[in-house]
Amino acid sequence: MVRVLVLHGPNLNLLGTREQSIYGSTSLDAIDASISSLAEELGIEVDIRQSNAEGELVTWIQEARTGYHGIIINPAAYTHTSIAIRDALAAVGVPTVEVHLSNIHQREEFRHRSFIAGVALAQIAGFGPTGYTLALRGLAEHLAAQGTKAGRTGSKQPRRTRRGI
Ligand code: CA2
Repeated sequence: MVRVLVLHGPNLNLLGTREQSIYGSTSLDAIDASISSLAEELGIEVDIRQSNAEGELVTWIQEARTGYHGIIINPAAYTHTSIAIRDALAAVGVPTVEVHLSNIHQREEFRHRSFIAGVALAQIAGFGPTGYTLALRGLAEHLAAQGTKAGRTGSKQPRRTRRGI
């Protein structure tokens, strides 16, 4: 089965409790439930985690090198600051979709720059919680087009070359 790791960055655990005019009233649990429901429909296994700590996110990304076919990440404020998260994503080379609830390009200038976008397959910003399900559908189509099969993940099971057995 295709496996996707979904990562939520700092403060996203507060969704629905504050700043509703920017981030809406949907809680993180409700977002996670909609991701899980779509994943089941698509026959994808999702592992969903949230952390306020940059290092923990980096560790989870590194662990995704084996066992996961794709990553969906909302790095929250680390989007605009974290070379460590960017380097981890580049190092693992797992197709990654960057998601933002708000349209970061319409907001303060410091939110316009993403350190993640350059190493991501795609960026989705401004669709609110729907961005996560769009990301999962897009990733699923991308992986299917790549011929990703269950049981072939990361560097432990390298792709066969033309001259391979
Ligand atoms: O729009 C997004 O999804 C962001 O990644 C959200 C981040 C922000 O720093 C990025 O620029 C854009 C902030 C997440 C904090 O979420 C809160 C939710 C409720 C109350 C307070 C913060």
